Amino acid sequence: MSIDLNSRIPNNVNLADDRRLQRALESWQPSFIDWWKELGPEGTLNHDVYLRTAVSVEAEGWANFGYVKMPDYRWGIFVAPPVEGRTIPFGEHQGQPVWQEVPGEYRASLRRLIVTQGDTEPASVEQQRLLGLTAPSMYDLRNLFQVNCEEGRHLWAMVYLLHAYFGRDGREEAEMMLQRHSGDVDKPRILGAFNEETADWLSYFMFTFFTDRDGKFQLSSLAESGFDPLARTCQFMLTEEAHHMFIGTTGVMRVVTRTCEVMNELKTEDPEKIREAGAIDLQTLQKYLNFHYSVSLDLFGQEVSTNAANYYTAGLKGRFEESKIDDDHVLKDGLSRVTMLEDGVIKDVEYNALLAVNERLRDDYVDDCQTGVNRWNKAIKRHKIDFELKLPHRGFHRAIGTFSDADISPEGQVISREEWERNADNWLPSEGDRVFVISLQKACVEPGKIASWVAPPSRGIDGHPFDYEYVRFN
Ligand code: BYC
Repeated sequence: MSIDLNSRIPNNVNLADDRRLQRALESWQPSFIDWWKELGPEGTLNHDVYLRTAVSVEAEGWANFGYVKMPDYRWGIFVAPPVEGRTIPFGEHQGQPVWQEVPGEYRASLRRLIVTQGDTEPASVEQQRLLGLTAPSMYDLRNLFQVNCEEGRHLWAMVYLLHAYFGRDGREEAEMMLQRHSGDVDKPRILGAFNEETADWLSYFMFTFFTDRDGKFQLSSLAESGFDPLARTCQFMLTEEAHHMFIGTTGVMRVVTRTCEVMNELKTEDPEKIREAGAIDLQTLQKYLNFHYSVSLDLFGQEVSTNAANYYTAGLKGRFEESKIDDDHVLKDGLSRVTMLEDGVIKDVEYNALLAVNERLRDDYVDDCQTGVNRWNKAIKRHKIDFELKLPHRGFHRAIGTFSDADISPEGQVISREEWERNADNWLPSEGDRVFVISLQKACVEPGKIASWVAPPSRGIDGHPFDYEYVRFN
């Protein structure tokens, strides 16, 4: 079904047929726009940005490009088309028709999942609100705004579900989405990683690689849900999400490439000389990687989780690509090996597979991250430089789960607090590293120009060259 872009809230959910819901969403809309103006990208209200907007959810319609002022972006409600005869793919209701309404006994759990997911979307816009002032190129600036708009739209997606299916509590939760703020001492965002600062573009590229990738895995597992409106909403969100991770993968790759070029030009491995030439040494990249990977691992929750087991058994949240997995999709008798910290020792312990559903998703995520890191390492190798970026051990620098009480080195050794403190600045960005990276953050936004610390992309957006005027400043 195509989307009526001229209606006040573009949608493909027949909003016009439900006047009550339409009015409720129309009364939330001004608060959203006020929030965008206050906490969305700083100083950009009049910019014309070459953005992708969905005009239908079909392959030919969801990527429609043109200049848009961001507050006029067609925020709306787009869900993937229904699958005729779809049944619940896992859990104790497996094989029964999917739910079109919220089952009473699962109302609280579903609301919690939707609120947690929804909360991350505006959080990331808040985290990134100042980045537009220091973009390394006009191409990057445009991509940042694209992501910000889509995160805003993903908030709309979750707010729609809250308004449409959760009555008064849903409306209250929707209001709260705009009242919690990233890093706010009194009303922080729900999950830890979304209260961290994204103070520079290296952090942003790492965030879009590691944290948006958590989004991919969480959305994929919600896209399997027996609650069909949630599944269809997440399926469509995933089409947009791919671009966010593309920004991370290629962004870090471009930083790595530039560093290697400088190392070869100067024939040096000395981090100080590389920094003096305006590039970021590979050791510093490793530290940023360690930070963003570890805070993103926390987003998968506890290794052994009865919450996750209950969500699974109820048919609310599945595994990554649930339908492609060859097992009974009930998991009562299955076993899973989970890496745990027990009595100060890291070991693999067997648990009921149902209790280990969070960990299974984290395992899939780790594999996906490794694929990206391998690509970066290939680029380093192509430049004939002897250095490898590595994912640290999953217990390193964790705040949630079994490892959170211990200090663990990137290699996976349980270490003393003193040893941690002696090494923390070698493993995570030190104050000095952050000051250096921030010193490189200067706006470089004339078409075709690029900052010293990052290589240009191999191609532009929508078939346009790198030096295309992606943003018109007004
Ligand atoms: N921070 O049994 P557990 C994205 C709490 S990113 C703080 O493991 P569960 C995006 C937990 O609430 C994807 N608290 O919990 C990316 C629980 O509290 P209670 C976001 C945490 O529920 C970039 C207790 O610890 N989507 O889309 O199984 C840009 C026990 O834990 C955390 C989702 O997260 C934490 N990290 O697992 C924009 C999907 N972890 O019950 C967007 C929806 C756990 O003791 N959420 N706790 O009070 C979920 O599926 C689950 O809530 C979680 C947590 C996987 C997050």
